[in-house]
Amino acid sequence: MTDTFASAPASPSAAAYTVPQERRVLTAIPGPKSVEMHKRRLESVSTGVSSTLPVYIKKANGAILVDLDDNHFIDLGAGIGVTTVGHTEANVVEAATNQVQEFIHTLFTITPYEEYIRVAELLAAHTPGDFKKKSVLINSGAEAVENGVKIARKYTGRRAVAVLDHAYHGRTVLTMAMNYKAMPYATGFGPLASDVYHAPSSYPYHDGLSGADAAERTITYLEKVIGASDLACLVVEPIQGEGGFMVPADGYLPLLQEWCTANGVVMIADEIQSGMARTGAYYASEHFGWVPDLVLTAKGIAGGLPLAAVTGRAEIMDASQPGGLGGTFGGNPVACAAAIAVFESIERNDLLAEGARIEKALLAGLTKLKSKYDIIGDIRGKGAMIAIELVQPGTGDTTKLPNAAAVSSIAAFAAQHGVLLLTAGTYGNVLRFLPSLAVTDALIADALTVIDHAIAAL
Ligand code: PLZ
Repeated sequence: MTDTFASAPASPSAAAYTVPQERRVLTAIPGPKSVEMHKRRLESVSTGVSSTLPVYIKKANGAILVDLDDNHFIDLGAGIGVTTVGHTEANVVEAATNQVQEFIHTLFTITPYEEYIRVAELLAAHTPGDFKKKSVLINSGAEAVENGVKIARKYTGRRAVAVLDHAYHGRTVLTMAMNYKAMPYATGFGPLASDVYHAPSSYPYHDGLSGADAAERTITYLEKVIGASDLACLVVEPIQGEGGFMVPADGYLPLLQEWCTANGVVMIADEIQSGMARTGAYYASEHFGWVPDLVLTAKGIAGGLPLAAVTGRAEIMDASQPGGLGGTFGGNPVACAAAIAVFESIERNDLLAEGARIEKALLAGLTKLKSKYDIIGDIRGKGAMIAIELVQPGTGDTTKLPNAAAVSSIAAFAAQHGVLLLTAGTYGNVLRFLPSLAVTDALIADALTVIDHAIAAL
């Protein structure tokens, strides 16, 4: 706990921190006020909605969450990759506040406004590819996936949707059929949408395949099980999020794109978790030399306000009949104003470099831990999207048996000590580091010390 907002500015915006950037644990976790609030919640909030860490938040700034009992948590989750520029980032707060005073809603499909257009222009400028691009704005990641599928079907006149093993794409009736894991996302909520196919992915730690071999395996599945002429789109997360931050083997994604282009299939990058400057690039696809046909953005785009987009090749985006795309809140002006501020902050504060800084700090610290503890089987990811996969002792180089129990214990220990850490993975055996770009090296070092103690305590 060496870092304070007065002495260790992380970025040019550090001076604007309104909460000291340090960990403080004052009570048992959850504290008494959170325990009381939790009882109240159970009376009125559906138990279908659960919470990873039931401490109730009253304030957040930078990379720190403050709960009702005044505990300060180092936030390594950023609301699952949403507050990428930092909690209550000054530029975002100012832009949203100003917009609230001008007008809050009209509905772009009734009476439009400039902010929507500006976001579409910024998306066209910052998504991969040097071709004419257009966008539609909606509210959530799942809605972006749904619209991507609608647009691809309309453009191609084809029915089938392909995704990869270990994928996560949302909780709506279509997207729950696109996830790998039935539990908890689809179990009992069926029937599932038809024409969704799950192809093998690239998971180098487990399959050991080169990008070319993994791509061949995926393409064989697409050709044999679906047939290219029936396939509208292939939807892929360049780095799989909920699945456990799998980084595909080199060449895998461009080879799939090549096949899609040759076969008239729309290839869609689900950059909902990996995008918006999180990985040291605006979009993770760039790390792999992948230029997708359509890109899905959500989460980090508006600093915490709900906004999402489908952006891509103009001829595909224009396939829909006028009036075919939209929604009441899509491209809300306050969310758009916040998004414009996010793009400004990324440029002004050189946040792509912050992603690279965080990657360096996390990889260095985690590599040290890996040499100490053989349950850390793999370290992977890019920028502020790094994970460790935990395995049973002694199996890291052989069978790589998942160790979900260790992940649960470490996350619980970390929470008790003021570090919010997210879990992930098809087998629940991945710890992910998904902090905001405002997280300082000192906070990362402090959090890693807690994790070191957590593993030692197993
Ligand atoms: N695609 C790649 O990561 C959302 C899920 C949180 P929405 N991931 C966090 C939860 O438990 O509901 C996500 C994603 C990828 C799509 C989505 C869906 O985005 O904004 O949650 O709909």
